[in-house]
Amino acid sequence: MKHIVVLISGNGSNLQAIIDACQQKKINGTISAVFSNKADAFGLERAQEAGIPTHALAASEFASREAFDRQLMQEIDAYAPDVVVLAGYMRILSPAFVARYSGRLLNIHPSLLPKYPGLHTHRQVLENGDEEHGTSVHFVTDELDGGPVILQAKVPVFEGDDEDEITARVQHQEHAIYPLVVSWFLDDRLKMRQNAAWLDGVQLPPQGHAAE
Ligand code: NHR
Ligand code: GAR
Repeated sequence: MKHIVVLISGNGSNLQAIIDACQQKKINGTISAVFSNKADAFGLERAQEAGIPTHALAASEFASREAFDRQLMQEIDAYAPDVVVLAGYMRILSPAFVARYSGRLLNIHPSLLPKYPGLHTHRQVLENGDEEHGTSVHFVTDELDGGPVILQAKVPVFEGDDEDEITARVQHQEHAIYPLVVSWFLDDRLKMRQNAAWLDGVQLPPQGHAAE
């Protein structure tokens, strides 16, 4: 059985989608543990409900980002994960952390990368009057939201949409594509090589696998 570790900071709806996919055997693996940098993250309750061990680490108790990440790595490594999945994890990771899990570290980012790396993507889409928006699953590298894209899903933006409406539309897609990518990875179909994503031995284009 392959082992997944998930990092969250909040609601954990993407975590829930992965929990469900594991239970439904759509993912050939099991979530060994969930880590949060916020003790009150609702996602920790979702994990406990599913019988998954949880850990919360408070950044305020560490002298530096590096020290926090060192502790995080030590606790993660106790589970010997095959893949580390960021699911709404809101803390930038140090180069040492990224190097440790390089090639097995995934993130989902709510924009059509390379558009809108960083925070507040939904707000920027509305401010710029974009007609389409979406989400991207990518390998994590030291370049923030700049690692190779694996899969994107697009959603339309309608006249009069508010931030909550487009957030919900994007998250609905996230819950479909993130478990799929995790399953590809654990089935050894997906690799990161030469700063590119490869699926079934084929290098993916910059926008990732052409879904649809
Ligand atoms: N770390 C590295 N090295 N590379 C990436 O691509 C990462 C990462 C850590 C998290 C997720 C990311 C996103 O998908 C992610 C990708 C947090 C911030 C941020 O500015 C930016 C991007 C992402 C997550 N965080 C602030 C910080 O100082 C804190 C903000 C807050 O707490 O609200 O860490 O968008
Ligand atoms: C998701 O939409 C994810 O794309 C986004 O946060 C949400 C977390 O929701 N990630 C980021 O913004 C990373 N900076 P969830 O906790 O319900 O999965």
